[in-house]
Amino acid sequence: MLHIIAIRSGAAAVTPILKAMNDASPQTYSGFVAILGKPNVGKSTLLNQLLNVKVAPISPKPQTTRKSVRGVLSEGDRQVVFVDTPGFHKPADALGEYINRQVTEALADVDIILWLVDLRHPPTPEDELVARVLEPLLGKKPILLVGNKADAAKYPEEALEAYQRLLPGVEARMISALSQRDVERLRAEILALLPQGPFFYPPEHAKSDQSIEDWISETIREEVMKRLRQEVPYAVAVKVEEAAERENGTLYARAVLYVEREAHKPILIGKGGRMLKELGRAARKQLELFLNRPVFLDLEVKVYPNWRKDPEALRELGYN
Ligand SMILES: Nc1nc2c(ncn2[C@@H]2O[C@H](COP(=O)(O)OP(=O)(O)OP(=O)(O)O)[C@@H](O)[C@H]2O)c(=O)[nH]1
Ligand SMILES: [Mg+2]
Repeated sequence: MLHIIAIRSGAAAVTPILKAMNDASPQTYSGFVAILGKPNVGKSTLLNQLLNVKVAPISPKPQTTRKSVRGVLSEGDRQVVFVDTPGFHKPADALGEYINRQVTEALADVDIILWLVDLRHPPTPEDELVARVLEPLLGKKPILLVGNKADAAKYPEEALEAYQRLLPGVEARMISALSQRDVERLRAEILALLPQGPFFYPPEHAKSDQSIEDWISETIREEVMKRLRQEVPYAVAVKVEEAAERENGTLYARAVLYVEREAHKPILIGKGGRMLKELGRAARKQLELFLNRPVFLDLEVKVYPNWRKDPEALRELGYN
């Protein structure tokens, strides 16, 4: 069974099973909740903490998340589908435009929005950009301003007020996603806000809607983001060409790491192949920890000239 976290683009496929379930217990509450904010404020960290499972990649670098990831939280008669969005920013290329589109599309059909900000610093023009995206939605659906990184902020109250001024009328609270401070309270608050409605995913199985291929490629890319510096990690796309279970129970996955220029190749591969080996090992460990069985990763590096600027290349590399 490879679909432990994978229910491919969910709701439609599972509707018949759930209909029967909902007929039996009509009093259920459910909703979609978007986690929105500029890059690097801790959106993916918060998603993983809310679910108590790691479903989204995290790194200290901005623009780690490129694709929206759905995470499913089921508790009793309530189900939340969280949508972790990529950091909203001023796009510099076709990839950047794709990323921002992921954000605005996610907003269209959610019930609740969590606007995450970094309390260590006052607002920047990128936070203002996010506030302008949210402005037309204020009053139409609940928007919660969530000041994150309270553990590391010098003047958290002042910072939170400054963010609040960007969207007057928005409700604000603070948390630390990293140290779990007030995450439980936020989870309870979200569950209480859910409108009545049917479950979208079978509660006992689903944690995320990622395919196994996407999950493997994001895990590898996370290790790339953590290890490489400056521009190079941003020039990397990971495509999983094959993911299959072997007879002995091992998960075998073959992935190609695409870089934009020939000069990136030796950096990603490292001296004597050390960098590639090390990041492959770290990704394998993460996958094994979650799947609880052996994983074999076969990694290869190839050049795809200027893929980030080329809409056709983006499609080929999985950014549809
Ligand atoms: N001190 C502190 N650091 C945090 C907290 N939450 C997240 N971080 C760190 O912030 C960095 C970015 O976290 P991510 O979860 O990847 O941020 P993101 O908003 O998803 O970033 P993008 O996907 O790039 O938009 C990581 O190094 C996290 O460990 C927090 O509450 N306190
Ligand atoms: Mg992220």
